[in-house]
Amino acid sequence: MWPAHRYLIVHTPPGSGIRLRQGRNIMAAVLATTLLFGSAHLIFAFQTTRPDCRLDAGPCIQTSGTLSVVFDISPKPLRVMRELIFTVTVKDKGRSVTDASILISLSMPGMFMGENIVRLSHRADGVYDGTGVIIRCPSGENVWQASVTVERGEKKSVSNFVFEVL
Ligand SMILES: [Cu+2]
Repeated sequence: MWPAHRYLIVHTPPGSGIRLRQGRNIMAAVLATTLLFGSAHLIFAFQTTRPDCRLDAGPCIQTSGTLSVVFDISPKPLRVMRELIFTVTVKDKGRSVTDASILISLSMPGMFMGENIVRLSHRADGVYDGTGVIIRCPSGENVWQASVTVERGEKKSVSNFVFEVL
């Protein structure tokens, strides 16, 4: 909205009667922007993100560069509004990473469900865990995304796991 606003201010020549037209132009720009972003938001909200991680079948793994991140939640079957244990196992070139700082951000694709961060602690041999709760979705959706951030010194990598909860 701001670039359009600025554009109108800069390029409208000064003179009588211009101010009113300029006001109208700004209103039109605001309306157009609202419609544009409004519809984009709707498309985003109705976009279905498919689960790529079937936790009922076992842990999920993702690799980024030399780093492998294994993600799991227990106990199963996964339920909302219950304390869950989130487990992440990190390896770099096949060797356990024991000095990472790891957090998981839980969200629903296309829907704002509030911030839900789970901080993990290192247990042993590159295995980290932490507890959290997945809240009940008022819309009845059951697809969640876990964004696992692995930070080691300057290096940071994010792996996304999309899964279903009962
Ligand atoms: Cu939801």
